[in-house]
Amino acid sequence: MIVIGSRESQLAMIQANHVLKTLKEQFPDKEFEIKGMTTTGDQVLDTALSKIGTKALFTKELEVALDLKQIDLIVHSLKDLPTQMPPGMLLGAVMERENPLDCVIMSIKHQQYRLDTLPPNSVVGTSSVRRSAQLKAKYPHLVFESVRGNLNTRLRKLDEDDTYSCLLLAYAGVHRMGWDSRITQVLEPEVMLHAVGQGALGIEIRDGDAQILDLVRSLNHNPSELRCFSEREFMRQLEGGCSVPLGVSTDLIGDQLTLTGSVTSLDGKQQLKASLKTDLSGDHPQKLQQAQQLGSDLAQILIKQGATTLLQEIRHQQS
Ligand code: DPM
Repeated sequence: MIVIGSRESQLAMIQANHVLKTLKEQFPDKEFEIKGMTTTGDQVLDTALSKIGTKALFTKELEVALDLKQIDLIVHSLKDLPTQMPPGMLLGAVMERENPLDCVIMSIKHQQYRLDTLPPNSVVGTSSVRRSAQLKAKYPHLVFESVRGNLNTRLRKLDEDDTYSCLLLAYAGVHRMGWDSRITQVLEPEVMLHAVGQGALGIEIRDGDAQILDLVRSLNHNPSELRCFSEREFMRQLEGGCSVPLGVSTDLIGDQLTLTGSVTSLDGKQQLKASLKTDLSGDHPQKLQQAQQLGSDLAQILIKQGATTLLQEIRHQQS
């Protein structure tokens, strides 16, 4: 029996079931089951994510179970998986990425609006400093307030409370929940850069477990892996956790990989942003290294522009 670990939210279970189904198709002789677990990030709902102070909010408990061999692989939203893997753990595969962009869901009462036409002081619900920072400068007439809880809870708060006019969410999560019809606006990269790894599923395994690695490599999608490795290396170099206003965008056309990255001050008034491209060549492992090099090179460009100081200021404001 091969045990797949997952968080217990509806979205996490949809994602784990997708992995289970794909593995079953590829390995009909093997047996798989899903074990759901609750993580710190699921339990602590009243504190801003940036203040809980651990980067492994949504992953720690699952990783302990993986280490104890209670489970054999973990299905994560890749963007929730810290760029620094814990000792003994490996990001074994990246599955084909959904649309990585962010989107807007207006409340039932605000269906006719878009962000730019919302009345002054309308409240946008988001707990992502990446999203609020990037939009604050563009839409100074809007107010940004935290909203926590899983996607079901948030949508209920949006429609039942009068607090929020809209929510900002990842398109991928909304789509997997089957809520496409609620999307009012998709935010193109010119308006908002998405989170590192957004829209992709990452499979975490024990480093050195050759049998499981073999299984999960069949789930890997090479172009998605190249893009996400590039983004993750950019973030690793800048030491950005999940609560840092760091945005990215990647394009892979043929073998040409383009990466755009930004760091934005919390009030949105200061933004460092740059793009870099490279031509990938050789076999897939070589291309992965070149993709990571691109991420690292882009981080160096932003560091030269002052990213280290800006990030320090941001962390200071958050603590
Ligand atoms: C991370 C962030 C958020 C999640 C921060 C960010 C959003 C937090 C919030 C790292 N993880 O994006 O700037 O809105 O309060 C999360 C979602 C998904 C995975 C939901 C979402 C689904 C999409 C995917 C939460 N993690 O971002 O709307 O699989 O990429």
